[in-house]
Amino acid sequence: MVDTIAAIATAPGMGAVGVVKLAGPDTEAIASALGLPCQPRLAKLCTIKDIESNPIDTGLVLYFPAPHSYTGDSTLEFHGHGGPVVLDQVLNRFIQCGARIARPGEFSERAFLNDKLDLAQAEAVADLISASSAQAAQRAMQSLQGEFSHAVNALHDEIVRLRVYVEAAIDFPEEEIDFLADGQVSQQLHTIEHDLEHLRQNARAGQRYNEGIQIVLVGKPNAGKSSLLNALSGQNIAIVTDQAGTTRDVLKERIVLDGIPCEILDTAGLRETLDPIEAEGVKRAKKAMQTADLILFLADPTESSDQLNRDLSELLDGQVPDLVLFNKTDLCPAFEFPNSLSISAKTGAGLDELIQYIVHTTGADQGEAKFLARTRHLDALAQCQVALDQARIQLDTASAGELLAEDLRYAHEHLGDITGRMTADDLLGEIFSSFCIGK
Ligand SMILES: Nc1nc2c(ncn2[C@@H]2O[C@H](COP(=O)(O)OP(=O)(O)OP(=O)(O)O)[C@@H](O)[C@H]2O)c(=O)[nH]1
Ligand SMILES: [Mg+2]
Repeated sequence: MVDTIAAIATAPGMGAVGVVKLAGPDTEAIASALGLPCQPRLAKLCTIKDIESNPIDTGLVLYFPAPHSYTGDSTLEFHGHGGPVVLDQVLNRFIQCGARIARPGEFSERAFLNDKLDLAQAEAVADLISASSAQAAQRAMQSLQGEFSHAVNALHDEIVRLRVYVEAAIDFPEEEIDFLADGQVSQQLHTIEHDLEHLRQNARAGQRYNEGIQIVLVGKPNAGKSSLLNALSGQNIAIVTDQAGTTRDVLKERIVLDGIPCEILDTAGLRETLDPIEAEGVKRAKKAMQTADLILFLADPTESSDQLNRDLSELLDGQVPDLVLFNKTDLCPAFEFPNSLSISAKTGAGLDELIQYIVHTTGADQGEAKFLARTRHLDALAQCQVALDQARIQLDTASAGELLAEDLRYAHEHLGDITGRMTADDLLGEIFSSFCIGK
């Protein structure tokens, strides 16, 4: 038996309007116990009363009979005054009449279980709510409207078609189709490989807009790392002085660059030091490099190319920066150096190019489809790729029909993980529990 669930759907705190939602098979009975009308999709002004018939709040009641609601269950919404005490009292009335408090994401989970949304669309609901830029919100809407799921399903169907062809040929060997050699399997597999690559490119860009990029600024003391953090964020976050060794802790700041949420890490200047506090800062800077998506090394344009090469090989414990940023080029122009860019944290020169670089190298500007994606989706696509690579080997080198069919099955199952066609219950629980309450 499915429970009837209730939750406050609006954000905690005070607001002009607050919404309490009720969904499940007892919705009509609970409404009737509270004297609330159930006229489909009609807004009615009503008063909710406590157990002793004292009024709690007056607001609009909206009723959506099953299956024509967000969750697919019968649903009732009360739009009242947006105060936390009032909304709690309304919620309690629903609970007293037989509902239970919804878990985070439980309304969306029901929408998924009732086939109102697939898993990628349900995730897009949460991503739309948490979007940190207009671009991310637009992409979340594309995913919610099914653009991502549609692309995944199209690829899924292509793989299933090939699987069916291969398995049919295995099952009827008397037809003597030398199917592995007839070129059609190879051609279809090639199309699938191409379409998967395309989808991965779009999904990678979508994931960047959704989950963002971590960028670490490293370099010798006084290179201008803290000045760059302040310039990019437009705020005076980090202390800047002309003393080498000003920053010790790792400072983190979230900013949006060209629609992409970025976390910028300012770190202690890298050098040999006897000061234990600074040495700890240097250790933390090196650790931050290990997990960052992008390492930007700030360099001094007045030093020589040889010196810079020495610094890069001696200061970074073998880690390689993605880009060398010559800072302070308002004082001195940069010299020729591979993979480098000139900026001035002081004047702002070169920062637009830096932002373009960040957008480009992280793949955020790749692909023409504009949907949102999650790391979970990228992982599933990567696993699908591994299975297809394996399938290609079975076809080209081993000519093993059964093994080819098996790898195609893996590939198709990994895609099914994205839309929830084949997702395990514990993973579903994990996904929906990260949603906000009332959604
Ligand atoms: N002219 C000029 N001066 C700059 C520029 N960027 C930083 N500076 C100066 O360089 C000095 C060091 O800047 P910081 O931003 O503190 O350098 P840092 O890399 O954070 O230094 P540590 O925290 O000591 O590692 C300060 O006096 C800044 O004003 C720039 O683009 N041009
Ligand atoms: Mg600093």
